[in-house]
Amino acid sequence: MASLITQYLRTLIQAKKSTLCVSADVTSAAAMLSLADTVGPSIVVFKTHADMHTGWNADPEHGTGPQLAALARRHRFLIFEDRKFADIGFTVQQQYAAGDYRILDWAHIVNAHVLPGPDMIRALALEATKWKEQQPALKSDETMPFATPYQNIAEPPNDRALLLLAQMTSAGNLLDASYTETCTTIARQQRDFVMGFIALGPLNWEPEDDFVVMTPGCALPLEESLDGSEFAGSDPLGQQYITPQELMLRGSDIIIVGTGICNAKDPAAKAEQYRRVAWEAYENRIISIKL
Ligand code: 5BU
Repeated sequence: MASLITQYLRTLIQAKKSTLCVSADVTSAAAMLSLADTVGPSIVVFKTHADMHTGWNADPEHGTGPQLAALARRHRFLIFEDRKFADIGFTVQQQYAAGDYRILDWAHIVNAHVLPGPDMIRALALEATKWKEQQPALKSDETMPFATPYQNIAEPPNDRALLLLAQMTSAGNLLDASYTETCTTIARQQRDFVMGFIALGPLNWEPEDDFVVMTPGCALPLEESLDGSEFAGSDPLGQQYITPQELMLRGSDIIIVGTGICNAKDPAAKAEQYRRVAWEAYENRIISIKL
């Protein structure tokens, strides 16, 4: 049985006709929040790098995290903090739940390298379970300070999930085929918490596998770009790009787009373009599977 977060993500994908995750690769917390509000209608996941944003307000009640969580409830998207945990169990627990960012309070999804071994995942899962047990029932829209156009879709669940980094998009990365395979073995041992992978395509190799795959390094071909904000093929620092159409064809569940949308003159229009192009490719994939 897929995790609550996976089930919710799949509901969102159908309801919003979107497989898009925008990566908020912007330098201030204010710009990150503004981007979330701008692209919210077009996305199902919003990815952050909390430690990249200046001016992060650590107030656990009214700070940046709670403000982003409110936007996620308003626009119906999941928040994914791209923290890439990679340490011993005790340390990752503190990095997840404590400090100024208190990631666990507002991020439905986080990710981790499997390099430190499976106990690190168990440590994150334990922390998430402890957090869930402390949560009051979900606030309903009546308590929200603003109206939402999505009354027919439930608010994001009070649950937490993890993605393992099984493959990366940077040139020359060390995540080879045997590493990827080990990731899937470890993921199967903790299915309750591990919802899937960051990878270049699906890794559901066993019959009972039901993992979600999210893929970064996604950009429109320059000829389809509205404003040329994308890099063609790669960026100057080793990032490698694949088109949204190709990623959907390969079977990715979610495309992650940073530069292509953050650097656009009109990020809302650009996000909508990515949503539409990816959704058309997704529908074609579904039709061809049925045929
Ligand atoms: P881009 O501007 O669309 O290239 O941004 C991609 C984002 O995804 C950026 O935040 C990266 O940190 C993130 N990313 C990635 O590009 N490649 C990877 O393998 C992983 C994360 Br893991």
